Amino acid sequence: MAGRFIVLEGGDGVGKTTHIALLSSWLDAAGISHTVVREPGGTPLGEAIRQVVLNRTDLEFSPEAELLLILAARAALVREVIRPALLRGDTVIGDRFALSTLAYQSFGRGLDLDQVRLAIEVATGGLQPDLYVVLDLPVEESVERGRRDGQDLDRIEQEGEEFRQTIREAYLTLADSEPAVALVSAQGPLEEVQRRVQDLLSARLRGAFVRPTGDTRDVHAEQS
Ligand code: Z5A
Repeated sequence: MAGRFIVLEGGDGVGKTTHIALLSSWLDAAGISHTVVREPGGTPLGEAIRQVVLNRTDLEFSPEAELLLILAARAALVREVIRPALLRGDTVIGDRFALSTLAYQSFGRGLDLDQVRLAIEVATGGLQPDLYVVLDLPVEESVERGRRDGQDLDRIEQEGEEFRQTIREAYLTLADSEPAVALVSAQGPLEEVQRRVQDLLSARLRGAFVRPTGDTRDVHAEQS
């Protein structure tokens, strides 16, 4: 496939959505055609599943049911949005993908890691990102940011701080053991963190962004 697939990951409230918006502006300024997706969601089926998985606190979810709902949303997203975007040469920026499933449904909910991997494979047809960028932040700081925003907690966020700690540690473990995962500290001023992310993408995907013209010059070189 012509396009590149980059995914921002990390625990709740580490800044993924904010940094994806900034990355999108950066790519726009450089004339790089791109598509932004979020999980769960991004298709009519996926958004309906998102409502159920995050908002239906009145329902009982087994870990297996939670896994399969999230993967049903991903299957639709990959088939209907991500693969077509990559095929037309877009850079795809994802707000979460399979690494979230390993962190939350395996490390968090206790499902067997190999079985979760197999289920992911079925949902994605084996599609893997070129790079995962894991934003890492101490749990107290992400909780504080949420408090400052007056954030309503969704069903999974309501699991509490111990669960969040498990998820943070899961990402640190996965960053060590999974291919194509880079860890970036999300501590410090927004602009500084964004610069870290842009520097990482420029270094790791040097010359990889595909322009509509087929010109593959490095984005970062033109920005600086
Ligand atoms: N889930 C799962 O279990 N398994 C899966 O496979 C997948 C997902 C794909 C999706 O939630 C939920 O689904 C998620 C995992 C589960 N768990 N929960 N709960 P979501 O997409 O609705 O939300 P989220 O991804 O967990 O987090 P979020 O609330 O969207 O946060 P965020 O995107 O990481 O952060 P943000 O909104 O960009 O920033 C939070 C605040 O911090 C905001 O006010 C920013 O302005 C501020 N911010 C950002 N950076 C900074 C810096 N550097 N300094 C100061 N303040 C900052």
